[in-house]
Amino acid sequence: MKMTFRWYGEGNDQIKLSDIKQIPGVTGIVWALHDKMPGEVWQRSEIAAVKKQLDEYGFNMDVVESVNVHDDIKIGLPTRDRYIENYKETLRNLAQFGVKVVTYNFMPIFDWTRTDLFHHMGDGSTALYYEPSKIHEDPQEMANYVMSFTEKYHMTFPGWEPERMAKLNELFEAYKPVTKEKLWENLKYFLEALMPTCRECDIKMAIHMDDPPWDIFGLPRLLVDKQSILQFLKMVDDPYNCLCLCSGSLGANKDNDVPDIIRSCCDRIAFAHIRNIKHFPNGDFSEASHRDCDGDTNILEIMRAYHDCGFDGYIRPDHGRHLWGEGPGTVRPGYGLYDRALGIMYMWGCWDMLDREAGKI
Ligand code: DNO
Repeated sequence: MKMTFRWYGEGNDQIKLSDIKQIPGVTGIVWALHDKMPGEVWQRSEIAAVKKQLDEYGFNMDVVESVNVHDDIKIGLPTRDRYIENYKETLRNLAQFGVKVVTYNFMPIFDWTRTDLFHHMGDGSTALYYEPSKIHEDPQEMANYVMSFTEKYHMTFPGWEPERMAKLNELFEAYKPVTKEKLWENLKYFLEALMPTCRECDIKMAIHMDDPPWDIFGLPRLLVDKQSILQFLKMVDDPYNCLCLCSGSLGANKDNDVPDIIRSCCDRIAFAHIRNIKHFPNGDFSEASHRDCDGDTNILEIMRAYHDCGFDGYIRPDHGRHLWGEGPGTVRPGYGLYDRALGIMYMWGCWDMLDREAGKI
């Protein structure tokens, strides 16, 4: 497995590349041009500027997360073809810098949704938290909560761009005719259009799971369980149509057996996100440390599944808790330095032991 770390870019992330450099075994930075609106072309000069920063520390830029997909593509409007052409141009530009995997999601309107971004865990740390009872009919309330962080701390969250949130009613109106079936069709159209470019560029498209993995605010969600993942892979059966398999997104539904899902489609997993989820009897869930017993996601068996399958793709700790003084304003929710670094060491611990047992080291 190739260990990576997500970084939001110079001036947009409090964490420094020099800090990341000290985490054992990290070879690549998962990056993006976060000031780009969905649908805009990423220019070569902009990509080159990031490459220069990463080169200084010897990190590769093989994985991009995310090139966000324009709503017109998800909705299936006639204007989608223009945005698909832009997407292809971005892929061609990324290929010139050796990018191998592009992660994206096909969630209508919102990216991941949590009801508390800094929930107190009782030991001085905080973590992302989800209370179903706080998800009401009105998505505006949710958007206002997330936007309050954007305003106060001047940080925008991917998938929660203020420009889009300002038009929330219009967006919901536009998505009204988009049933789950229609959304599947639109995803198929998008991917079939991209595949020749992916082949030409040798870039794998890795779709992120929907998070949480169920319909929310009446919006359909597609990548939610084993059946839908297999359906997705069959729908566009191409080695460049891959997954960013997120254990935490899937793990939010207790019925998902993530190790089993990994074993069923490992050859199409280009990128693995490792996150642990703790469920509570009232239906709430919290994000937890990567240690297996701190959550219910079965991290040990997940690592074993990847190892058994000979996984050679990219991997990263996904969200972490906020520790040792990290909090609102000093860190992006879920993206502190310390817990993600601890998560990496846990993953290496599992992996090295499995390698040793297999006689590889
Ligand atoms: C959560 C992330 C997601 C992911 C996007 C990909 O922290 O894993 O936000 O980056 O869904 O487009």
